[in-house]
Amino acid sequence: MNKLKTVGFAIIPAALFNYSCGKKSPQNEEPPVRPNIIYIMTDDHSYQTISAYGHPLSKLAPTPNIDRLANEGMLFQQAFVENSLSTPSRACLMTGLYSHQNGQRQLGKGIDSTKTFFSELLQQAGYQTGVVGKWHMQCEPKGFDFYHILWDQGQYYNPEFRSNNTNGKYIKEEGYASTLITDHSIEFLEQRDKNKPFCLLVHHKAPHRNWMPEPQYLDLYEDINFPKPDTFTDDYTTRCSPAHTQDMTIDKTMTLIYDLKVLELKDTPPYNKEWNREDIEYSLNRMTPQQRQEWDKAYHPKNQKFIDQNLKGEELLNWKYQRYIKDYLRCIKSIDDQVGRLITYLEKEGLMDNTIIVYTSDQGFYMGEHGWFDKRFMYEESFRTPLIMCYPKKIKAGIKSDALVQNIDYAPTFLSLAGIEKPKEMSGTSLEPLFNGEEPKDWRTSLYYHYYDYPAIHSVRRHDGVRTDRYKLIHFYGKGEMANDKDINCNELYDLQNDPNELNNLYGKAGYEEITAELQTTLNKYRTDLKVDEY
Ligand code: SGN
Ligand code: CA
Repeated sequence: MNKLKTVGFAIIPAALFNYSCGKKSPQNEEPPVRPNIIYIMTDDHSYQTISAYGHPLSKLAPTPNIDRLANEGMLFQQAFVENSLSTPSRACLMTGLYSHQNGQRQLGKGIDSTKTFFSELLQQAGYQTGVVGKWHMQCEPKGFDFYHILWDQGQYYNPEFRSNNTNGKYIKEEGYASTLITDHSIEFLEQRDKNKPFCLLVHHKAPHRNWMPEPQYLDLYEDINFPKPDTFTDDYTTRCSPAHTQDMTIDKTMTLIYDLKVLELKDTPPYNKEWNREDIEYSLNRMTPQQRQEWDKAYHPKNQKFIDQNLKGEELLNWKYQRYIKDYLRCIKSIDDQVGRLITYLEKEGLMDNTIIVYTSDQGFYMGEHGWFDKRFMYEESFRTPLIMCYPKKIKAGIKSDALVQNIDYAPTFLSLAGIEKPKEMSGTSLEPLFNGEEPKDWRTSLYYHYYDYPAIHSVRRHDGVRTDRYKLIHFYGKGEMANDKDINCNELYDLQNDPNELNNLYGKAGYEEITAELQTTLNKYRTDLKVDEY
């Protein structure tokens, strides 16, 4: 029997690790070395823009350093979040619990900070713990020896950070967010106690809206014409009302001034909402004179050319798409560089072999699919996330997994790697049994999803649902609380094998009674077992 597992989860003295995780070691055998953990999570990074996933966009804008983690580790092709939004996703990560269990259902306040964070358990077991970058939750970073966190969503240029030694104050630092976050991650690694294992969470700000690239990449990809997704002009026929009433299209919601940085525009009805101009001006006015000069040098001629062309209709929409995708991919380029920089540091320090490196995002993102940006929906592009794990000791290089995994699984995975028993209330499951590339026979066959952030920006209605490897059942519900929204209670069913783009809602169609009933039973079971209190 596993020695550690008899100890319980709360406090495990480091001395106990003189035993191996599985068997009792002979007296003279070396104690097992617990792995270090580096968890890199970007903000809104779509799997479509990581070349290891092979999507056409990423072929034109490759990510060699992130791909290296996949080539030397494992690429999860069916990784999902439970609630496609920042703070809920971060709460799932920290607690291994679903949103209604950890309290963080919506973007704003909510986290139940009395819940155990996996960082606390690692810390109690002798790990040195650190978190750098976007924390975002409205509670202190619990269970961390080192923190260096951004204010709220953070700024791309010269952002403010708060850390252990700033007395609760946020201090502005000069530089680009992705670089600074890596600087402070390396600072944690440099100053750590080398006799202890570590767990470092590297939480990037990029590529979150409004996608401001770093100076050296302001013109990258300028001459490339990126292909639009097949569903770019989706008219949402067959769907319930939420796909029609959302406020997240590139056409209508995305603004020229704030999102696409055409400050030279004096008046752009109906997109001239004041906050657009004020917010981008705030972000630009905080630049150093040199940063600002480089910015204007790159954007001004491109913007002037755009204004002179006076584009309308489809041409205008195409221009918006190109500017959006290019700025987004420019931000990804910097992320990829910084992942490379971190790998180089780990190699130099001889840490690659005994460190598990995880790369993921807080959710997926629409790169124009269905005409959208942003996330929130249970449709594939926002529900699904990139997930790569590289750990030469236990994961064979270059393997791929199609097992259904979710962000509530990360905390249990890190605990099991550290030899700590998972608290029994934790809902997620350790991913360690998948590390040999095979899916255990009793692996889960479905996932539960629940989105709550309505009424809110982007007007996406509340919904929950289940996904199996082939089908997806979504239930939209709730009172209409925003302009023209009606009360709804509406279902959608997709066959992902025949309709991967989810254009054909099969709910209520003849021939689908049996699968619908089966999925409904699965959904009902989740709701009952997990004590879901609204749907
Ligand atoms: C901001 C963005 C939204 C985005 C949310 C949540 N608007 O409000 O577009 O959906 O964050 O993003 S912005 O004008 O401030 O950019 S999340 O990734 O933090 O969940
Ligand atoms: Ca996000």
